[in-house]
Amino acid sequence: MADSENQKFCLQEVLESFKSCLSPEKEIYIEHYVSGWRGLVKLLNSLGSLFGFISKDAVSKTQILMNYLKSENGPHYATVQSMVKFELDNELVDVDKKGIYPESGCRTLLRLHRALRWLQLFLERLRTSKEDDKTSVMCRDAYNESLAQHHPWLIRKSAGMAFYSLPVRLAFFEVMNVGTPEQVVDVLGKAVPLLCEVYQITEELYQKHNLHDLP
Ligand code: 1PX
Repeated sequence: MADSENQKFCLQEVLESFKSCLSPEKEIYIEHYVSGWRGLVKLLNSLGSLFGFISKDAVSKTQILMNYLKSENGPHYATVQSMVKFELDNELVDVDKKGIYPESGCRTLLRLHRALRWLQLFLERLRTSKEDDKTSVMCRDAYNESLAQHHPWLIRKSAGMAFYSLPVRLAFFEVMNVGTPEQVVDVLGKAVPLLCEVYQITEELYQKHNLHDLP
């Protein structure tokens, strides 16, 4: 695992990455998008071995995108918009569900995009939660409302078991490394609309090109 993934999580840092991923023309820079996810993986890694399989999948998806960025086609992968155009123009995407390109940038990003919806829902629940609310329940409800519909039974069960082991609300706030609970709520208030915007831009792009069902 890369060193950066063993470092301490900081919510503010993740927020900065997602902020930098939006260009003035509302294009999404893949490098910063990936860096936001890598920041989140640091938090996952501090939550214990039950989250290992989730972290592994997130790392592998971010690695696929980074590899494209570093490849000779790198400039085409600078933004989500240019990646979609490049892969569609060159027929590098399984639009007819054949499964010939199981690692296309578009299908890989779609998995992270769906996870971003979960994150958005989870963080909004955390932001508006009360002292006694359970992190595991917030996480489970957000998952059931989003990612769960795309996962088979075994993954849903394993994810459900991992959620039970989440730290209680205050301890979870400490893991976020932002400061007092009030400061956490404040940062979450900035993070959620930002994630929402990044999500919405990708969502519309994928809708426009009919990319929501990539296998
Ligand atoms: C401030 C709080 C931050 C919390 C940070 C948590 C970061 C979570 C990162 C999760 C990234 C998950 C990516 C999942 C992508 C995915 O859906 N992959 C599946 C499909 O991929 P495939 O290539 O097969 O089509 C793959 O099968 C998934 C495997 C792993 C299970 C994913 C479960 C995700 C549950 C939501 C994350 C819960 C983490 C809870 C921590 C608070």
